[in-house]
Amino acid sequence: MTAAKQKPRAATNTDVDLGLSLLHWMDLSRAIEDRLHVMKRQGRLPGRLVSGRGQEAIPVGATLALEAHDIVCPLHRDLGANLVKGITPTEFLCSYLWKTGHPSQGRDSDVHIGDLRRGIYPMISHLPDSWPVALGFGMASTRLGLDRVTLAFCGDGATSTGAWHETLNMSAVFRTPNVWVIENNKYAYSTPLAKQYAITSLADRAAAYGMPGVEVDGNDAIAVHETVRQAVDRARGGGGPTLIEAHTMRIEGHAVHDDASYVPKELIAEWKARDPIDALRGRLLAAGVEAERLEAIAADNKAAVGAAVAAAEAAPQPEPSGSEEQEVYAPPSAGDWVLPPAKDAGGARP
Ligand SMILES: Cc1ncc(C[n+]2csc(CCOP(=O)(O)OP(=O)(O)O)c2C)c(N)n1
Ligand SMILES: [Mg+2]
Repeated sequence: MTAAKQKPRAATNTDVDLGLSLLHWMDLSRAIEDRLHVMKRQGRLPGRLVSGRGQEAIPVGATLALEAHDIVCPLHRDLGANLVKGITPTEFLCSYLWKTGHPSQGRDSDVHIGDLRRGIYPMISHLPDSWPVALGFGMASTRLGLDRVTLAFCGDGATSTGAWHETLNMSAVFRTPNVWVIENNKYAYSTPLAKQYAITSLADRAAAYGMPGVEVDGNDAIAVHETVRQAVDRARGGGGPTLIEAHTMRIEGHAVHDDASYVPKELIAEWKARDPIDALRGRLLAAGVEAERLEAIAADNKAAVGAAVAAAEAAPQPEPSGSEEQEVYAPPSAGDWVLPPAKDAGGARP
């Protein structure tokens, strides 16, 4: 079975509000990561720096299709998903600077950020081990009648692991309310797709499990959003999971330490010309939105990032004492902080 392909279509008036919202979050994500790159070069950033530059349409477009009580499981290129779900620029900067002022209070760092109360399951480093957890959220939602959809992301490389296949099989068997999104950015560290799998479309794998598989242009934020929204509606309506393969490109190295010399320069140039933020701006201008409105979004975001950097640099480092009791183990009243309340379940929690 060949995976369905999302057909591009012209923007409508109703797309304009959505487009502006998508642009706001994608631009904010990029503004933060651009600033982090500068800080890294200035020696003001400890640790590593991984970015999702050029892939912003996927985490932002997908997460905007969720409701407040739904859950997202972002990975290392999905800053935009965290932002849409409520992580502030200051919290993110505090994470990168190992400061208090974000959910793990300086005891974890960089992209390892999230907050269950806001419906964000923090990244697990071992890829794709957040997928079995996302499956568990899905199973809990069905069993407890919570009307909660869980959206999880992974890269192309993660699809070669056993946990990935086992997760999708169980998800289909139990018709869990999950949306599974692959960010196919053509490389897993230095490994190109041809050395990762022998099929042409990862979405084709969905047929093997018995769920729909959909391919979408991952640099088209509106197409990503529509595709994920359909999958979310289907999951919420009891129709089961969907596997979505969003095509994009990692236009930088794996992280700042990697010059990506193993990636053909033409491939990077081709995808840089398809930048998702530039594409969305062009689409909004063509739909009649004034350039000043778009410039204001960028200016506001830049100012917000500047304020976040100042706040994070001024924030204290964590106190070493009491860390085990306070931040490593769940408090006895874990039910008070785990997950946002279910929408129509009278506050019932899994
Ligand atoms: C099980 C496991 N093996 C290796 C790693 C180290 N690692 C971190 S990111 C990465 C590349 C993953 O590639 P992909 O899934 O395509 O995601 P991308 O980085 O391209 O977004 C690797 C190998 C890991 N985190 N987990
Ligand atoms: Mg990859």
